[in-house]
Amino acid sequence: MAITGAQALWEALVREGVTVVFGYPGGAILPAYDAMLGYPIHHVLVRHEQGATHMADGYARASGRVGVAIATSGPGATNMVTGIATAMLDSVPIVCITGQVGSKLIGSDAFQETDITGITLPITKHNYLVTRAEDVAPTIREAFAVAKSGRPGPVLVDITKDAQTGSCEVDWDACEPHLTEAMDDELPGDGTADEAIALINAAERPLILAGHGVMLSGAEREIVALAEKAHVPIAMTLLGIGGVPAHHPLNLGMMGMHGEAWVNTAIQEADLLIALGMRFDDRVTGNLRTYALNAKKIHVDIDRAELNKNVRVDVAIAKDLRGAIAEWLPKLVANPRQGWLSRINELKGDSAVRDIQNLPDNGHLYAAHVINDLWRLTDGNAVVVTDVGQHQMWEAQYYKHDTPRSLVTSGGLGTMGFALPAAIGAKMACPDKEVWVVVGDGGFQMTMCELATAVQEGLDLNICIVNNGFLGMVRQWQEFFYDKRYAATPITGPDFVKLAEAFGIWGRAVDRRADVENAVNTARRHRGVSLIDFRVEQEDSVYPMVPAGADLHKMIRRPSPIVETAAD
Ligand SMILES: Cc1cc2nc3c(=O)[nH]c(=O)nc-3n(C[C@H](O)[C@H](O)[C@H](O)COP(=O)(O)OP(=O)(O)OC[C@H]3O[C@@H](n4cnc5c(N)ncnc54)[C@H](O)[C@@H]3O)c2cc1C
Ligand SMILES: Cc1ncc(C[n+]2csc(CCOP(=O)(O)OP(=O)(O)O)c2C)c(N)n1
Ligand SMILES: [Mg+2]
Repeated sequence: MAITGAQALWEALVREGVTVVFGYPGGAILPAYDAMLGYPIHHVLVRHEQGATHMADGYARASGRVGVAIATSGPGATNMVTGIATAMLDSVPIVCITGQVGSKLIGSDAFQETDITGITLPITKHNYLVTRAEDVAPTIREAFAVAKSGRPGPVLVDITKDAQTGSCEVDWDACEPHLTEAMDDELPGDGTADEAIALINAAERPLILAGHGVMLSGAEREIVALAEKAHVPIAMTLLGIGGVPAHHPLNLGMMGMHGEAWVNTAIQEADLLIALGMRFDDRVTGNLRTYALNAKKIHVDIDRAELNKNVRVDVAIAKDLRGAIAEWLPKLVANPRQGWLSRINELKGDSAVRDIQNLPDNGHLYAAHVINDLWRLTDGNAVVVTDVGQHQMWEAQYYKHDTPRSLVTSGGLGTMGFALPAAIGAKMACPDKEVWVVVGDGGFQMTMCELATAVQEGLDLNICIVNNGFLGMVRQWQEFFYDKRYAATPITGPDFVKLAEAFGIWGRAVDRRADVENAVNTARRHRGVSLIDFRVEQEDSVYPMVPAGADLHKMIRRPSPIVETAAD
């Protein structure tokens, strides 16, 4: 039976298991929108196409499924660029569908024509321009296969208007995608499991560096088995958080620029780093010339291009992590490594210096208090979606995540404006979970229009604005490295409670620690969207901090015992 290209699009999406898409209509995608009404797909009308991509991204990160965003040509498509780049940098599988002008008009500067495949070439895993109805279904199937295979990532499918309106016959069996399995081929120079095992068994001070790849590979159980069997402590990247329960005794916490001091010191003292599904980002290594000089290194990554890219390693293994660890487990020798574990415990003593949540209430509301209370009051069970800045780092430090995919955050691109839309996607993916947005007063103002989307969808979503009156993370850099010259970082905002009211949302402002608990509990009980404006200390900083490019062990520490502020 002949169907239109537009129908083939939705039929293909339904066959991929898609039930929800995030989008915004317009001329070049109108035939697709018209056909959509005939299919069991829930369309979420966003308020800006950037929001659609972050929603698809949050949906994918929270669930492990592919998220889908859809927009029209020209400005609709270009509004997606930031969200696509965000997904690319963090290996998130999303499929973005854009309408394009008719194929005969391409290259004529037609109304709302942009070369979106050209624009997104460097920020997609792959992209396609579809100009014929019969190519729609096979391309969509392949797009999904590409997005989720190997190292996941965003794929864009640009479909001309005539490809949507044209008719075609689809042989669904024939459009099964056939991707080449390059990762199965071993190349000369590849490290072997035996080499890795020998290094682990011989090490006296080994450390696992666990990254986002742990969750992407589904290796949560294997990595704990490895750590427990060989008695190896674990450090996590920001995106690795949740891959190993925070409460596991071998889990030391986050590494890197704002990681735990003892973790960074342990990395510098280790004699073996076992890097699993992480890519040695510069926020993680600091100065490469002084990074872990005492350590031999094993690196497992499904993307061969990551191996020996930033850090030269002794054993490089291009494989899916779960299978790689499973291969090692039987041959690992149990070794208590008492000396190393007690050295790490000794280093842990350092934590008290910045553990400000245990200090008595001195009348100031610190963001760390707010996050720590949020963790306590939600029993650590919420899915927390953060924006980018100081609040993001405090979340990583003070909310203890015990389950995979419970922290959703933009790491590689560091996209302000990510949190609210990504949280909408996460909530739609996991309607039974409690979802909290943790967002700065700056980033919230970038995409707060999506409040209307959350309300229109009737979502039960909680928003915690960490309102410090500054673009805090940039202010912190100005304080430390630019003589406190606060160029363009003081920021005002609307009365967020009144704004909430305008959207029909429950809202409250809090400026005392004693009021945090009641506000959080009220928000949790409230059905629908709730917003709390936490007016926190304005000039607090995130500690410890490894200045960009500095040696990992040379951290700026919190002035003891607590920050001094203008008000003191
Ligand atoms: C303000 C700010 C501050 C930051 N500070 C820090 C910090 O202090 N500490 C920190 O850690 N980060 C920090 N980050 C985040 C940092 O920029 C990086 O995003 C993060 O370190 C990347 O973590 P990752 O390498 O685990 O994840 P990704 O970048 O997602 O890399 C995952 C790796 O896993 C691989 N992989 C995927 N699937 C598989 C599989 N099946 N098997 C094997 N491998 C697989 C991929 O190929 C990739 O190489 C900060 C970000 C911001 C915005
Ligand atoms: C889209 C975008 N623009 C600029 C930046 C640079 N930047 C990183 S953190 C930050 C400040 C964020 O301020 P706010 O949202 O108030 O969070 P805070 O740091 O105060 O917690 C800025 C401007 C960015 N990461 N993303
Ligand atoms: Mg701020």
